[in-house]
Amino acid sequence: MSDEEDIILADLPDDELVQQMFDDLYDGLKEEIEEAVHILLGRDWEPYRILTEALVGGMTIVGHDFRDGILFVPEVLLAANAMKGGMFILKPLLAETGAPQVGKMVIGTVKGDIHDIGKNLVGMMMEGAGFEVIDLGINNAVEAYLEAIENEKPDILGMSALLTTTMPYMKVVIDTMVEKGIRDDYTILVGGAPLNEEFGKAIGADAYCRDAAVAVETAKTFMARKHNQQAAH
Ligand code: B12
Repeated sequence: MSDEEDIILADLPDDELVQQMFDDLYDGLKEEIEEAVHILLGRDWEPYRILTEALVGGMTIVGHDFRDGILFVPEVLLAANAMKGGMFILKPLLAETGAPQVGKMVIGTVKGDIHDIGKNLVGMMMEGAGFEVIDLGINNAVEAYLEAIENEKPDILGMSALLTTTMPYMKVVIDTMVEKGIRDDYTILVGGAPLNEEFGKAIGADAYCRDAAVAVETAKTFMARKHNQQAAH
């Protein structure tokens, strides 16, 4: 039996348990991650704290080693799968703490891009903050976004891209909306690791959000502005 198998997660103090979660996420051990999430919940950790400190913290390490060529796609897929296992447990709990519905968001990852962890996190946090979220999934062509906003009439359109090769596609979507004269009917938020504020401005988005917490704050600010404008008319 290896050392790994000797570890009893429930016996570890919080800081060591979080370290162990970093290791388990790195090794793509979904069941262990799920167990640890339950343990932390049992120790009265806020779902948001588990999400950010343990899961996102662990994924950051995976990201660095992927970048540096230490980890490869199959391993990262396993890590992502383990992360999703933990997120699945936290999702309803984050939503529970939310306020009554404050707005509606359509969100999706752009065409050519299959990264969805960040998008899912934003969706979860938005739901937790009281937004209704329509998730279009990954690899969305402009038509998919247009159809969804037409059907759903959201307040906010969110687009995610994790690749430098796919991020320009956000501009394709926004330009098409401009052409159709519907651009100003929506607040457009964009995000993903390779983006920055300048890029958001350059493509004509309303805001770039560096993480899910900023996305929620920004969305709330735009909703407040929208309500004030409506009240003024
Ligand atoms: C996990 C991962 C994968 C997984 C994805 C699994 C999944 N289901 O998502 C797999 C293994 C499939 C994968 C594949 C590839 N990947 Co990859 N991947 C990553 C990795 C390690 C982590 C991404 C992640 O989930 N981060 C955690 C989340 C929480 O963070 P986040 O996505 O940034 O999201 C936050 C914010 O950005 C923001 N946000 C995100 N979206 C949105 C949207 C809105 C509306 C808002 C407001 C905010 C917002 O809020 C989020 C939460 O706080 C990154 C490394 C990195 N540093 O980002 C590489 C990375 C993105 N991948 C990379 C590459 C190259 C690839 C591949 C091309 C590899 C290959 N050779 O096949 C393929 C591409 C496949 C494709 N067509 O999309 C490169 C991109 C380089 C570049 N400059 O373009 C990176 C940066 C790694 C690297 N340094 O080399 N990848």
